[in-house]
Amino acid sequence: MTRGTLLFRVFLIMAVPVLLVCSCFTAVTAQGELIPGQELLKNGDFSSDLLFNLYTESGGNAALSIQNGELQIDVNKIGRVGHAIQPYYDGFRLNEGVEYLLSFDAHASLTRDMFIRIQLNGGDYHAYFEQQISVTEEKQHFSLPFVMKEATDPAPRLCVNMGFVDPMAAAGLKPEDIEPHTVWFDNFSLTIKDVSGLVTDDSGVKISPIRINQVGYLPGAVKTAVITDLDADSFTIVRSPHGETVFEGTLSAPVYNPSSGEMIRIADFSGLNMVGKYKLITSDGTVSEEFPVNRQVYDKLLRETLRMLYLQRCGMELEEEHAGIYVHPVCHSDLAIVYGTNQKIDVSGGWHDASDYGRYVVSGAKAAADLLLSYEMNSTLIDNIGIPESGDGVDDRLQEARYELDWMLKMQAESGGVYHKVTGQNFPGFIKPQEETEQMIVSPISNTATGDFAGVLTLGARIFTDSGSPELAALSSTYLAAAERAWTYLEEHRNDPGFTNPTDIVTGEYPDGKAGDERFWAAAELARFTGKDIYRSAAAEMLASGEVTAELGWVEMGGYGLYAILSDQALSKENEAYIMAETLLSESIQRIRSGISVNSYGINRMNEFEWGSNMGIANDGVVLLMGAAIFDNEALRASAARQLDYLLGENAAGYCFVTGLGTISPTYPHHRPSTAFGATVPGMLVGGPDSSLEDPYAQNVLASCFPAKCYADSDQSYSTNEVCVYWNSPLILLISALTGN
Ligand code: G3I
Ligand code: 9MR
Ligand code: ZN
Repeated sequence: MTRGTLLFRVFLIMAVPVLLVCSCFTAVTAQGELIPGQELLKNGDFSSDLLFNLYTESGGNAALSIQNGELQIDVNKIGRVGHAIQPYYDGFRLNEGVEYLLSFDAHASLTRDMFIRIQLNGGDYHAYFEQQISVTEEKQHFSLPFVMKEATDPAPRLCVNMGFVDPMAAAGLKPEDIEPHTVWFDNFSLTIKDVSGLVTDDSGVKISPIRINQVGYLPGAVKTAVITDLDADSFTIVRSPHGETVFEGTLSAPVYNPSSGEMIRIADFSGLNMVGKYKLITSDGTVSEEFPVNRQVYDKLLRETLRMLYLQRCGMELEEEHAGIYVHPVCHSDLAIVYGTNQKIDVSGGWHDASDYGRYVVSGAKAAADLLLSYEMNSTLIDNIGIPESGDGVDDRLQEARYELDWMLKMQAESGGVYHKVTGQNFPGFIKPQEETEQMIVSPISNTATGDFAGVLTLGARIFTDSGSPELAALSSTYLAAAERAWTYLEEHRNDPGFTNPTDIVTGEYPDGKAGDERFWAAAELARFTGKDIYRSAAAEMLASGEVTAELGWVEMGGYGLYAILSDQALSKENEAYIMAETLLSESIQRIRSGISVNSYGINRMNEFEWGSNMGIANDGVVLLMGAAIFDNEALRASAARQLDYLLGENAAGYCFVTGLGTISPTYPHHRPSTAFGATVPGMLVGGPDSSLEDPYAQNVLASCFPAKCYADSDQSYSTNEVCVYWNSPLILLISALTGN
């Protein structure tokens, strides 16, 4: 046979079946061509890498392996719900309107029901496609066509619910009636069947090539915009709404920014100090979002970011007057069980950490410390946040911090040590706070929690003493006594290992094997407030140990201790500890500034953006402001303000990273209350770019992103789009300090 004939025959063999099963045209999307017959799963025949994982909960216990070229699931305990055992596969896309064909083989050591699903991988995890199947000892081939009827999902999950499924209960069975058994799968395939119904949607967010602080600028501040990938070489600023030109400038020469993969020019319009609303227009006609310049420009931002903390309060009723639609009755108020014991204790109160309703001491201590320092760095009264304590003449930042500190007192054990956290065994579903009714468990004591507790309660004791509020001042001695007991415990347990989750608790870990920095912070605060030698010498010893850095948590807390020493008026500048602290702070400032100087976005990040990078950037701003105050250096204030500009829109993602503020801000944060109440809570700083892609959505949708752009506004992306009390708090501190004097 000639080559031509062979090719012709191959074409015929392939074309005929395809022509029979579909209307055979392809479709083009922004992500590439959709071709009927195209396989979307990798290694569905289990001949090489295992790309399936196993999720278990609610008592489910199983093991997943490849045996003889099949996927084998050994079910030891079936659990209490259908998804108690769930093998799953991520890493494909479903386009709206397209018909797919899902097929696989399955058999089991006994006959049983299960559900094959393709579902949303987050939120309410509802199924786009679900089919009940009965798997028997005899191998069966399943071939299941379906149409994706919902909006295109770039990162759905294929899974099998093979825990205790509803048909078992309907048949009168109980979980304990189901014996251990084995199920095998093979030849998983998901192919495109028919693209004729494809629905394309180009309504997605359009990011402007002009990156600007969308919330606005203070008169007198340094003001810049980052202009990306444009041919323009100059710009004008026009006043809204009539368009008169108020400023003209030349753009800087283009520079390549490796962390975002863009050619960047900078527009500097620091000379624009007149109050008003403006737009920036480049010489090629590109127009920016509107931005204001005025003295009150951050008032709303400060109010909303603070109110977010109130909305995270646990253990009290949130009433409509203050919470608006986010009302809820008292939540998480039942006694919690101390892990590994029968002891039940009251640990109600405090803030829900983030999207989850866990309450963690290390992260809460950081958040409360930032609020206390925000007052110390700018004590102009803020009493109009709209929380129950507003309007009483006492600063709302202090009263919000008090809510957390009072809870922390309950987290201290008899021994003086402090429990690490209180959470359920697992993260809850996307439900309202009061709907998480699982038994709360208090995790064991940790050195990091104990050190942070001593540090922040002493800081609270000191600041409350000078707050002008007799009610707060009265708490001071209780806080200090608790802090000193924690200190004593810490001294007796210096060699204890860092906290790790007990094997059956899978909520946030806040792992940190080094408690030297927490011990330093505690010593520095205690020394400053009490003046006692034991604390002074402990702080000096830690400074000399090399374990202290000027970071602001949650991992490294040394920066708080450095600030306590350096702002202590009672300490001579010749004091050895003072000099060591000064050196550490100024070295850290040098490092931040040298990073900033080589990144056109003005931040100390290049190829690596960590989970919660927005907190890290806000923290950098705070370190710079501490330096500005201590070294009396105005230039550091401008660099700190640049960190705020980044967070509010002058960044590579083009988002104002605070919900509900600016013109393009996160709409779908990973935040259970926002999802459960059906409306995004305003004033929440999201985590921001995480170049390590630490959730399945990010892994699918952001694969090969430039580090500074590894951000997705999706409620599934908990590693880039979650919110936390301790991410809002350094932002509150930054705004408070920048708007002072
Ligand atoms: O320490 C390394 C650093 O050396 C490295 O350069 C960098 C690279 O990205 O990673 C650093 O470690 C990261 C660590 O955070 C400290 O920044 C880890 O990769 C990263 O996985 C880890 O993420 C933490 C995440 O929990 C997972 O443990 C976040 O900081 C932390 O904010 C987050 O906290 C969760 C709670 O557990 C539960 N509640 C919600 C909260 C927010 O997502
Ligand atoms: O909602 C959880 C969030 O608060 C945590 O930061 C994150 C990482 O620990 O985990 C989230 O919970 C997810 C879990 O880790 C994996 N299954 C899906 C959960 C919700 O999307
Ligand atoms: Zn609660």
